[in-house]
Amino acid sequence: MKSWNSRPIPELSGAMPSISLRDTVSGAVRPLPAQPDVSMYVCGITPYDATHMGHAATYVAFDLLNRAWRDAGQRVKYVQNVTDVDDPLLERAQRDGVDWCELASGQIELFRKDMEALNVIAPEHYIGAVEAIDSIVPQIEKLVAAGVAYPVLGADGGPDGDIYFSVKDASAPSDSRGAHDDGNAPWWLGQISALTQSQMLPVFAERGGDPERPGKRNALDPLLWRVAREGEPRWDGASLGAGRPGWHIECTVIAQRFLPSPFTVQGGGSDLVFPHHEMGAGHAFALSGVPMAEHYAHTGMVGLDGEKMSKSKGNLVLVSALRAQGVDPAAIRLVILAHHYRSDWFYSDAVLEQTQTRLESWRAALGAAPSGSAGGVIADLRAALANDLDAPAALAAVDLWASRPAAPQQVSALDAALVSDAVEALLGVIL
Ligand code: 5CA
Ligand code: ZN
Repeated sequence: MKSWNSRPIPELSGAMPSISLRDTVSGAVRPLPAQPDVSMYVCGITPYDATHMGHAATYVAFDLLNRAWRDAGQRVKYVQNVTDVDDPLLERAQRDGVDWCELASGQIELFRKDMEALNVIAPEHYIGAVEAIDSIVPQIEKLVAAGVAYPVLGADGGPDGDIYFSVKDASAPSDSRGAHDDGNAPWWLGQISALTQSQMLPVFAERGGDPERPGKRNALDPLLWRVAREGEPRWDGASLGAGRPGWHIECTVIAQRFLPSPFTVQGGGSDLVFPHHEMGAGHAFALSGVPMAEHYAHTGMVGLDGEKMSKSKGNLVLVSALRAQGVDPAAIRLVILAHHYRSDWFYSDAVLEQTQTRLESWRAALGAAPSGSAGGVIADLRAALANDLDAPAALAAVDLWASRPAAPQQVSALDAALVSDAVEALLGVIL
């Protein structure tokens, strides 16, 4: 699928120190590998009601990592999916009486424009679930052949043959479990989320799972392949029968097809830790015999009026709506960066107004950049980002620099250009 256009990244002299990032699995902030080639998969949108501030915050967070890696001289392979067929999208299309394909393609186009406006570096591979079905089917067949996936009988008068992943059969026995970050650890249910099975059940039901489905070996088994019901979109499933893929296997197969196994960082919002990334890691290990990713990173949830911003609740602030009101996309990006990527926060118009003032002060400071001031602020920006992508600390460094204008005879256009380039290259904010 076509992604979007990325603006060229200004080159800076010097380089980023070693980058550390919090790993959801261990809970520790730990160094990322310094090897020349690194890879990242960030879970993409389900294309209805895109792009709200929560989505934008998640993609801007991983864009900071992408930029930090590039500044460190590392080559980044970045893959993102689009869940362009799934129950929530089909339900929305039905509710609104629109064609689901048209709904998806319109929202994907809006998302591309939003990402471009927010100066998010495009993934190298931007892959829709639908275009990945040919790759997904043989992998599900492989899981069935390996005995970790099985068909269940039809429910609600539907056809027989929906395929589920058996969490019990795929989980390593407890005496063979190592630390996730030793590189060889097998997978077991709970490895990524650290939830107990009783904690998992309500979350599973809330986030697309079907614990009550009769015929499953375990209530927590997730769907791999849904055999088509009357009137539902369907694709050739070879031995699985016509149907469509489940959600977790979509991301697993796309990641495994375009990235090394294991790849460096699996990213997404904290709402994806369980079941999505838990189950994806299980699918990946069952298919490849190695962990899916070396590092799992999750962003906090953005909310509005005291509640998580979500398409199902409808309490959305859309990036496209702000842009249509004439809000500078650099200010939208800066609102996001004012919050640490791991914190949960609430969007408000007041925060946007304060941020517009901040952006103006930075732009004004470029006209009074003290000679020799750029080196220090660039080092501070790098140190902040290398420390678990601490964007608020990076913004504070620029604020401090902006609060100390030069006397007219000491103004340096060179330092202004260097700071402006660094703010763009590292923070993605265009001054
Ligand atoms: N298509 C799946 C991932 S494979 C999905 O979760 N789509 S989504 O449209 O619901 O979300 C897209 C991305 O934005 C995901 O990484 C999700 O974790 C993140 N996200 C969703 N809502 C919020 C929010 N309120 N705050 C921060 N991030 C969010
Ligand atoms: Zn995903």
